[in-house]
Amino acid sequence: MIYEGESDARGLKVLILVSRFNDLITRKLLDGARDGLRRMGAAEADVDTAFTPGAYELPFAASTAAKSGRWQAIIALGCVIKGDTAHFDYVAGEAASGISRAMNEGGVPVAFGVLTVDTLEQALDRCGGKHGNKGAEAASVAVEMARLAAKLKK
Ligand code: INI
Repeated sequence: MIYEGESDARGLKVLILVSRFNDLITRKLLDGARDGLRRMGAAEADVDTAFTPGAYELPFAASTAAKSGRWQAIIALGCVIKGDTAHFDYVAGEAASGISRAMNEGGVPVAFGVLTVDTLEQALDRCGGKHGNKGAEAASVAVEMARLAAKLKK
């Protein structure tokens, strides 16, 4: 038997978590995620959005939401830019490991749509520029994993 998820968001309850830090970028990631979900058939009413101050807070929000059982897929969006602060490594590292932990302990897929880049230009390239929109990619991953999880649970 082979199990695979698919890019079908019809009927899925999805939560998008968005960090407000670097919101020039994260608003574009949000647009990409919403657009991606719409293309995969998600109903507007089934897609919720919650905002955190920074990427560092995304794991707590993801963990709380995952444990609530209200959503079948979660997308975490943020942008950490190296030049901004010396604590880049802490913020980016905690966001990555915390989101992974939230997913594994909460039992709900949480897609990692957090840009970790050296410059603003690199971020712009990844939120609708020459490297696509990582928000849309994260949406696709979240939906695929939610569908796969439903099959693996049966
Ligand atoms: N948060 C980000 O999302 N991106 C950053 O680049 C960033 N920098 O550079 O500091 C950042 N810091 C804030 C952090 O996420 C927390 O909100 C803050 O430390 C309070 O807990």
